[in-house]
Amino acid sequence: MADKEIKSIDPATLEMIEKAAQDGARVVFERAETMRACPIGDAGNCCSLCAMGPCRVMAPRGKEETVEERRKRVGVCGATPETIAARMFVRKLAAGTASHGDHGRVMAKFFMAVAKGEAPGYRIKDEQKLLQLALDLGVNIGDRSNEAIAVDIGQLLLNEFGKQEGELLFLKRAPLKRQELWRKLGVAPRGIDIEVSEAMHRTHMGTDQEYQHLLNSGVKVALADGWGGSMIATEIQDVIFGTPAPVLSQINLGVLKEDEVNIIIHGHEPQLAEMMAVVSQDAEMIAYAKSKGANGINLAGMCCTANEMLMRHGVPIAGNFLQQELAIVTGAVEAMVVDVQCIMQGLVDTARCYHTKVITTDFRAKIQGATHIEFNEHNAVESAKTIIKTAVDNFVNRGKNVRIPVHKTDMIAGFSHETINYLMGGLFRASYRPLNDNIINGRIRGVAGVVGCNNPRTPHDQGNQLMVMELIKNDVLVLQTGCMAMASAKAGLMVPEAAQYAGEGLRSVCEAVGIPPVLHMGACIDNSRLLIAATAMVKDGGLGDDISDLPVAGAAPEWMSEKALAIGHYFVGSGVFTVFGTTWPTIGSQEVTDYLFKDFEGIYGGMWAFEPDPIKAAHLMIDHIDKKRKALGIDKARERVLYDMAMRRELDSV
Ligand code: SF4
Ligand code: MSK
Repeated sequence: MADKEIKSIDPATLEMIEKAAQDGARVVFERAETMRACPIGDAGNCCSLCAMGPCRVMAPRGKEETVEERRKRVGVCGATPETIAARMFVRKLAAGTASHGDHGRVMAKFFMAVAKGEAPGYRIKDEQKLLQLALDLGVNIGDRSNEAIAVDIGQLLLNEFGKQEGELLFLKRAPLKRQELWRKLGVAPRGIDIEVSEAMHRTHMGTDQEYQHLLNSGVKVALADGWGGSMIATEIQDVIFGTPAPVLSQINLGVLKEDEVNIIIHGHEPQLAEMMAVVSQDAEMIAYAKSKGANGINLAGMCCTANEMLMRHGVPIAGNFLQQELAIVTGAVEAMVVDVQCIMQGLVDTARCYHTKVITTDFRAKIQGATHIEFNEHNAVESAKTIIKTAVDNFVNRGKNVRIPVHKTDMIAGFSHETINYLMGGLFRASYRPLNDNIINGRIRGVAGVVGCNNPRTPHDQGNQLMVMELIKNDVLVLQTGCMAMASAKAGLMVPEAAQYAGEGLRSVCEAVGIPPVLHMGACIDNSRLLIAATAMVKDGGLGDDISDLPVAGAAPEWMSEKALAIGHYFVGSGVFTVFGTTWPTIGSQEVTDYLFKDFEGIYGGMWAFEPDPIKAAHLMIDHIDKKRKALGIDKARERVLYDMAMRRELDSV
């Protein structure tokens, strides 16, 4: 049962919230109590786009509105509540797409630098993925070197950002029927930057003022994220740093070490963190740490940089989004090294109560009061050494007020699309066939992507745990990314033994393949892997000819960021039913909400839903999965599986 009164279901988090209060350190949980959410903005009823406003257009509470009152409920420019809710929503999609897109652009430039030999210390690690990418993009392989091929791929992908005409290259990876639908609806993105720019223009005061038109344009910008910026980032990161494969590690604040220099790497872009993972184990660095009285250097991750490091190096995770300040509260963190996205400014204020140095490293992101040591990928080893030495030097300043929670949990990560392919089909017959077959025969009811952030407006990790447990209990295989993947890992759901919590059908498949019922697929950028996995299921046959035919659903029970909304909208635009929890940003306009929640299904085959109760939300997903199974004519197979189970129980009781 959901308990709304608690702050978190994670004991390490609760312990550190208490310590923060004792130490007089402010953290997000406390700020969320004093700063209540504004109900007008929360509902999408506030427009601040021009200096004639800000305008508030909320409906009167507790009484029926007359037609005349409704007519007057507009902004100074005459903008209706529908226009206001829709354009604020589309602006968030544009911001989310811009964030993932800018990450993708930096990775494309970095990829070029690696290919040209201008980024010493990095090399192309996954040749197979490089060649697959070359085939997908029509880049000549011949007897050319990997580097020459990579330069051509890098240039093609870099062009995707500034492209003005045509359509994004990766759209061709989608099922044909989906591609045709996007073209017919005029939502096939041309380039990444142009769609963000157009969305900002459309939503400027006095431009696009028909909510349906706005919301459909939102699909175009969001698709430029999922099938554009995010997918480019994921592909490139796999080629340079290696495609993730299953790796065992641990998660939660208990991974910090009392006798070592603890460095947390936090943010999203993995270039620096990759080098930190290597350099921190360098004999010179370890000797330096020992010279300062520490027994070694312990690197741990936070948020999505953590997912990147975990998947490829097995670097342990200290926690998810809401735990970032709490890591500092342990008193045992020498440096919190951050790059971009999801970094709370409150880190600096929390760090004032301890010895932790907050170090910003990205040219786009500084924080007042933090130390800025800019990362230079052309001189990555030196950059990483400087940062690590700064942390080591700080070890002597660690005070006596240290308390590291004992809580840490084993987890397995690294289930990329390729890994699922191999695990299911075998190295020489890699395919999704066994997955599809198990869906068709009813052992697996369907597949759910449960992704997104934490949000202090809802108990930390609780929505995720209740939803995921309900899904696996009902034989739904769960794929996860971002901070929700970490929530499940902390709850012990990302080890094969967690199959005990799954329904009989899912459990039998997990035990046969040796996988957990909840698979870690990466960082939030890696939601593009879910699009590829869904497309692979379509292409393998037997489950319809479009993503919208599949018995799949998506969710973000604890979302908070604009990136999460962009992810949700590209899932919906790709044909996936997607339910968000916590809050919904257009709830102040019934028309806009109905359009997204109902009309979108007729247009895209996927639609949004909002349900703050995670168990009810799980059942919305299960109902949708069952609806799709029925449409595919495979609902009877599942009934047979259930009949078999009942018979088995009967036999057991004899
Ligand atoms: Fe108000 Fe219109 Fe300006 Fe928005 S654009 S702030 S609704 S006047
Ligand atoms: S870090 S976007 S809080 S998932 Fe990707 Fe977590 Fe959400 Fe940030």
